[in-house]
Amino acid sequence: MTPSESATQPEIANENGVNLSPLETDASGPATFPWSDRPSGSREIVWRHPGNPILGRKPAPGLQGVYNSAVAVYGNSYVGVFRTEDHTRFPHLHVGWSEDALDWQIDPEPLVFGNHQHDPADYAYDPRVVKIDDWYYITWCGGHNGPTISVARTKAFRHFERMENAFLPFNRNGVLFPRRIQGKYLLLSRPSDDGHTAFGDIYVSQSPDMVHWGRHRLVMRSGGEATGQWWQRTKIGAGPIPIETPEGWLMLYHGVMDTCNGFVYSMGAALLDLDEPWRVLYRTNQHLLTPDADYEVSGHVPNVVFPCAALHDESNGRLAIYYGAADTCTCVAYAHLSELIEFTKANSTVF
Ligand code: BMA
Repeated sequence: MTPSESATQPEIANENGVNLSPLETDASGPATFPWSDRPSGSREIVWRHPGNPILGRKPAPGLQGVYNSAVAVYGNSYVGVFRTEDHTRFPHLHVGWSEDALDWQIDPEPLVFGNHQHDPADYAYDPRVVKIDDWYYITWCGGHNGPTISVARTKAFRHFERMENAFLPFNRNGVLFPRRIQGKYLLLSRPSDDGHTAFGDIYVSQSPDMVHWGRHRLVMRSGGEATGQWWQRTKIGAGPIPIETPEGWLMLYHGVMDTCNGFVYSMGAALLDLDEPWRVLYRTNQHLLTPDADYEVSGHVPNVVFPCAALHDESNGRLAIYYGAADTCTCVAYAHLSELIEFTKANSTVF
């Protein structure tokens, strides 16, 4: 990586000279929120969007997959950072825009960093996006002699400032908390290896400035075999930006089991202490979503549900969870936050 040497650059204006930052508008939030009621007769805590995948196979000319991607509220609409693959299968990040968070227009060119010399070997995948104070921060898995957590920030998703990588390789699944906790930025991550890692636990690290990271704490381990659960026995990794609730931080995460046919990626949930989020209060002892639909069990990498984002409608507690399916397409699932919390508490085994 070429580290950022620039001071903060001002956010650019659009072609008409209008500053695009939502922070300088009187945006009251999107008019619509993605939602579909739980199917009648279903008792699922998390259920699939009936129009899945929202971005299917070959979603645009030259692309053969868009998956494991992040979305966020942007003024009165939505923005996303999408993991795309073209016919080289080399992963890039593209910005996307949407009025309803379901129908997306994806920029044809990958996002570029104004302060960073492009390195053609620097891959980028599995982004997460969060707004903290005046900035949107993007974290993703970048190449730096092996995978590690890369960081950038932007205000209007037109100009991007690359920051220092958070960690040494090898590390994946870097997920920021949406506010400072006791004055520090907090970043979840999953130390790994250079390949298709067959282990992995979730840690949290602290920073005063989003550049220097330390005070690393173990949050939770993979495993669970001793308590009768196999779905998360091989490795785990944080998913969407944690959601603050009165019961703690709701952390959705992926849990992986190895099988004779390869890894299976499912989704579970944990509640973390609000002040010391390395303390796990509750943790689901069963998955909430596991590959089952055709688009989850069939694709470039079968049997993967990989959550990277969630939108929370605070007016009614509805949750829309964005996940990659089978390393091929982008899907949505829904839940009521209160039900998800109650289920997590009632079906918890912390180990
Ligand atoms: C992980 C990451 C993810 C991917 C998953 C399943 O190691 O590479 O991007 O979805 O494997 O292939």
